[in-house]
Amino acid sequence: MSQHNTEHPISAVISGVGLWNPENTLTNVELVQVLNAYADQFNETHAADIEAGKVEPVAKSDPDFIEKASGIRQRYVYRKDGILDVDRMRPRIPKRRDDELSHQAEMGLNAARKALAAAGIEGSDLDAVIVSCSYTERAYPAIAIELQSALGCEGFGFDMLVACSAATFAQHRAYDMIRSGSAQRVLVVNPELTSPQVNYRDRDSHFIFGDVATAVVIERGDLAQSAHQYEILGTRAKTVFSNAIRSNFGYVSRTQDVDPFDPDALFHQEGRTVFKEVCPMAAAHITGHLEAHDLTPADVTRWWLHQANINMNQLITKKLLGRPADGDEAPIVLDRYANTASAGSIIAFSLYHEDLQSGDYGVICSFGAGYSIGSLVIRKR
Ligand code: CO8
Repeated sequence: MSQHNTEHPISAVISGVGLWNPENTLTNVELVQVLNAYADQFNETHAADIEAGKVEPVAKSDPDFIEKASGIRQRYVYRKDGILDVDRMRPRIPKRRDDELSHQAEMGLNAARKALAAAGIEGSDLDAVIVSCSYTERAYPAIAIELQSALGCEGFGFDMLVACSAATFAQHRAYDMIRSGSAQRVLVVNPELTSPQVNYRDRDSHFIFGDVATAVVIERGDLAQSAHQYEILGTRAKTVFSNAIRSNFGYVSRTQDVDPFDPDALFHQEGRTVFKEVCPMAAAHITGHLEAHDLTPADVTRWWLHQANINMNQLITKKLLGRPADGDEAPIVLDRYANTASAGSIIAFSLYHEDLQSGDYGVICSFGAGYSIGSLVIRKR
């Protein structure tokens, strides 16, 4: 439920945001080429079994379908090497020694430095670091504690996983921590390293995800000094269990002798079901959250929505506004970044917030696996 209370003596503000993307891009055409080459190879090798109905053929993909169905043209990937090799079809991410920075800490650090610079503070000014994303590359020590150490922060850190809503749910935690007085400055970091979990042999999902890292600084209002500050008026979180989006690979998998290419182990979803079930949930959630602040969708200048699929975003904003939203109102970053799990709405916020005027309202909202929906209603100071 909403935590909002306008009379609360302590305000929490977003005072800095950082976005980092890897150098490597992967286009739809490149992904389709490798999948279709794999399909030819597999279907030829298994022709007799396919003919006898014992084996399903591998279905081919199509770049035009991808763009039309999702709005995605390209994505960034942390390591491109290996993905386009038909005999591998997964990235090659070298193992690092324990005394080297882990991959996700490195991604997170790149975004964190930008967020700290935007807020005009140092790592040593932070009280807490939360790393929140869809997967962490190990169970412990927490990536957040590694990042805390790299940033020279003396407080505490922890990791949390809530798939697509990881970023908003962690911002929710930061807001609560600041308002309760347990922290004054919190860094929330989202190193979304999705590519290791993508099934690049599956045409239904091979195009969906990209890698990126985002970070935000959330500070007590009276401490914030940055040029662009957004008071968090309230946060709202909702979860409803669903099997329509799943990723089953985990630490127990080795005891079950799971093949790392088993489609059930990797990201998979019932895309249509997700679309149908999540869009109305997200629209109702946002409307309810705005109502709790005596606001309506017409009062909102900017919508920084989760970036899973352009058709989903268009449908949700149409339900909210009663008309199609224009690109300025509800920016789309899917064409360049694809679905970056929890980072999507924060990428949009990072790229499209500086033009807002003092007093303008905005909504950050995520929706996805779980199901999970997280929102923040914010106002520019
Ligand atoms: N090329 C050509 N044809 C294709 C392809 C392709 N690549 N893919 C599917 N088709 C075919 C299908 O087989 C189908 O054929 P037929 O009609 O003969 O059965 C036809 O095209 C239509 O397929 P769909 O009905 O599946 O196509 P849609 O128009 O529904 O589009 C989408 C598919 C884009 C997946 C759409 O359903 C969608 O976007 N749904 C929303 C769900 C969504 O975005 N989920 C993302 C959630 S992710 C999340 O929450 C984060 C999890 C954590 C991160 C994980 C990181 C790995």
